[in-house]
Amino acid sequence: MSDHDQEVLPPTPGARVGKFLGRSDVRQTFILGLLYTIVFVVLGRWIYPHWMPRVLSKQMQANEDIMIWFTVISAPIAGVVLAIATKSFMNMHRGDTPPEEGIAIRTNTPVVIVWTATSVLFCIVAIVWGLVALNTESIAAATDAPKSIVVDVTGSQWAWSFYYPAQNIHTHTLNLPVNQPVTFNVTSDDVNHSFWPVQLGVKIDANRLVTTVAHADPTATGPLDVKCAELCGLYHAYMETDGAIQTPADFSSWVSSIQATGGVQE
Ligand SMILES: [Cu+2]
Repeated sequence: MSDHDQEVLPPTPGARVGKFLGRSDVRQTFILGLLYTIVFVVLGRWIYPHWMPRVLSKQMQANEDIMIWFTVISAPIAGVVLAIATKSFMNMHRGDTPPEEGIAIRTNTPVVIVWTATSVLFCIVAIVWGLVALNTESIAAATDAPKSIVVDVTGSQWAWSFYYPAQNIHTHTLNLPVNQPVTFNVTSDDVNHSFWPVQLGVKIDANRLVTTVAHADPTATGPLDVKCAELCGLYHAYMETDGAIQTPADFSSWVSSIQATGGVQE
């Protein structure tokens, strides 16, 4: 810091921070940041969930929780950045002289420590959250495997087909009973696809000569959209089908109706 700065700024760091926070433009930016933060929290916590696909499984619930809470956690950062930008734009046309120089931020050790520690903390929260979620998921998959209904999923340009080995039926819609875990054995007949039953919160590679295994726990009944999530050629965008999470009784009668037509869905 130069001698000139020493003359202009209060001598102690505490006094400098006090002077900085006492400035009206800093206070206004802070209040604006707080308002933006509240808006983002309300959007993330209560509005966005209505725009997301319906939750029909534990996995989709976990996805939704992560989306909501990461939005809430990042709201203050987005709020402060947007507030500084707004305040700068609002002052731009006033012809004011720039505000007097505040405390240096880039070379200010306490500020650097605080923002580094805060960023590290956010990263650790994200990593730990992800690891716990992944681990819970694979433990659940292993525990549930014996009682799972199995579906062999095959992607091909440009359709999905399903085979239920225990029921011995071939289908092009994906119906499943509620409250029973499901194991998907996923592969492809040709190029790389990605199996994405949207409301189940599952998305997994469908590659030729490889079987990838995915797992889901349906928790509610409702319609299901199945899409391809890997660009796979000209009609990739049309590579979708539907299905449903059904009551066990409805699922049984659906299976029976297909078995009655020779085990192949018409
Ligand atoms: Cu595809």
